[in-house]
Amino acid sequence: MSERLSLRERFEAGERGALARVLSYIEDHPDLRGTWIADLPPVSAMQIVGVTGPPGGGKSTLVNALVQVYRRQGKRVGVLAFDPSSRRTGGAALGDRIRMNETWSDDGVFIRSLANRGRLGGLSDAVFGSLRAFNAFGLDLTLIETVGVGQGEIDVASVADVTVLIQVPGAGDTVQLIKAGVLEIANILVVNKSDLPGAGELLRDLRSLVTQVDPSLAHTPVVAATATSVEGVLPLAEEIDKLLACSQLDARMRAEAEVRHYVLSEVERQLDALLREESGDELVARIEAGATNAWQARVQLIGSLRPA
Ligand SMILES: Nc1nc2c(ncn2[C@@H]2O[C@H](COP(=O)(O)OP(=O)(O)O)[C@@H](O)[C@H]2O)c(=O)[nH]1
Ligand SMILES: [Mg+2]
Repeated sequence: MSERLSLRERFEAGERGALARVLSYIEDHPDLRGTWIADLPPVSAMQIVGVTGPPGGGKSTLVNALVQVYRRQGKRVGVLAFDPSSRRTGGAALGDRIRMNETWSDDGVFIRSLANRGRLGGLSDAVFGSLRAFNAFGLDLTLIETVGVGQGEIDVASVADVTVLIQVPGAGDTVQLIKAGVLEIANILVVNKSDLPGAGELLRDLRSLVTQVDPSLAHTPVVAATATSVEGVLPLAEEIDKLLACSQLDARMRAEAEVRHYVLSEVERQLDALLREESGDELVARIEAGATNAWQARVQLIGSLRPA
């Protein structure tokens, strides 16, 4: 019976399998031109929480625990987890999937691993489409787990209503945070693995960091968590809910982030191609020889970009 319905009809009827097909389609065809999927409306009611932090910091574990908190509240929850390797080859996502397994059988949870094929290690092209699909499917909240290092942390803040930055005891100097420039994008700082030695000290360090080092960050909550149990993330969930209630990311900001992402991706793709061409090669050789300089050469390269 259901084979007779189109994918769109099945999606609109709220069929789980249809959402999965749509998400696969989005990841495999970043250019959605001409499909109804391209016309899914921007994220409106759905809330988005970004979770970032170093590899092994407990992001997947924490997301899993938060999913259960939100399920207890009766919310339908999506998860987008960035996989540093390819979705096809499995890799690191496999461990995440196994860990998140207990929620798979739940009808109100939708977990998706995305290959991290984005610009400069940031969000992949598929993230914006996937968020729109989750939103159109009627989910209440989506958690995004980033790869953990670099641009992804900055990018996730531009699409999430609330961004949570994980730190763990014993990982080194808190001053590193400032250098990396990620402190500014965090709405909540979490000391995860607070069952381990050094957690109290890290909490104190981070609290004094946000209050003393940068006055503009003074109101950033610093919370302890133990992601291995649902109870261990309840104080964090409370802080997230408080922020979600009062500081939703402007829809306009998210629209800007999306179009900015697509433009920069296209420019980078074309630039890569240009520099691989013979003329690009020659241009770089001339810069190297001092016949021109990189600042001047940029004009020529920008002029060579084509309409997408
Ligand atoms: N002791 C302790 N271990 C944790 C906690 N949260 C996560 N872990 C463990 O840390 C390891 C890495 O967790 P994972 O969620 O995969 O980290 P990710 O790479 O940031 O996604 C796993 O073995 C988890 O079981 C915690 O609160 N306390
Ligand atoms: Mg993970």
